[in-house]
Amino acid sequence: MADTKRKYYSQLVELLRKADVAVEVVDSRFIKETRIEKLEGRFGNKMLIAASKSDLIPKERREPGYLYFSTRSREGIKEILAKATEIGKKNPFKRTKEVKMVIFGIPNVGKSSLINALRKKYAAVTGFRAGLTHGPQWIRVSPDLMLCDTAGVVDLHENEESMALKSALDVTELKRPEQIAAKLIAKAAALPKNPITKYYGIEKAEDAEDTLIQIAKKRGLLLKGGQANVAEAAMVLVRDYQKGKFII
Ligand SMILES: Nc1nc2c(ncn2[C@@H]2O[C@H](COP(=O)(O)OP(=O)(O)OP(=O)(O)O)[C@@H](O)[C@H]2O)c(=O)[nH]1
Ligand SMILES: [Mg+2]
Repeated sequence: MADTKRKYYSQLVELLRKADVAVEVVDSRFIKETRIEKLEGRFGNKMLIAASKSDLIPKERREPGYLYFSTRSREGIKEILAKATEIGKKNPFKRTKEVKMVIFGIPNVGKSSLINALRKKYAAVTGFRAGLTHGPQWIRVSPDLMLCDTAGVVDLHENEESMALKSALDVTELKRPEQIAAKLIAKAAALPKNPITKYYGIEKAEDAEDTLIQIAKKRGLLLKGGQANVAEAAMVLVRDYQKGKFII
């Protein structure tokens, strides 16, 4: 596993070297946590930071300096295309006629969805041609733009909890979903209005076990003997949080 992660990382660095412009996709909800500073330091001169899933946060939570976009509401797609092409064209090391644009970021931030949206944007006007298929996936989206999707990269030393809290690790891969759920329940309980009680329609959500039992009962997640399936409820809670059903 660690070897694959290392390989992805070095492949990405190679690609970023060749790119005329790099779009780092970060999650609007967790901008600080989803930025990859190590890569920003190396490629910052030809980079644009795009904050994904803007539909999941209220407008007043937006921070200046980021290009917000959503593939659901279609906000920001045109702007990313324009800005990235502009940066790419200015790159003094550009070797080919077309701009080569690489999209990167941690897992699950919405890189592939952005690529699809950018492809559609062009397809809607002119229709697109598929690009080269071997090696990294380069896709031609217009006569002067090639796009490359990449696998999400992770920090080798990052733990399960911090990955899960920024939505970079799928719940099915969690070893201890109850612990992550407990963390979310504690954070939610500290807010002026508890988003967990509101979303699940439950009375109180302070104690982790009690909260998970209530969610399990509400959702009919029961074990054979009729007791609440707390582990399943924990997975439901973490998944709903990751999908942005409620904001903590
Ligand atoms: N709410 C919301 N969800 C989105 C948006 N874009 C993508 N998603 C969801 O985010 C999840 C990840 O999207 P992907 O595009 O596969 O993310 P990725 O960065 O390519 O993921 P990896 O390839 O696994 O690293 C999916 O469940 C999408 O449905 C968006 O604009 N708004
Ligand atoms: Mg992807």
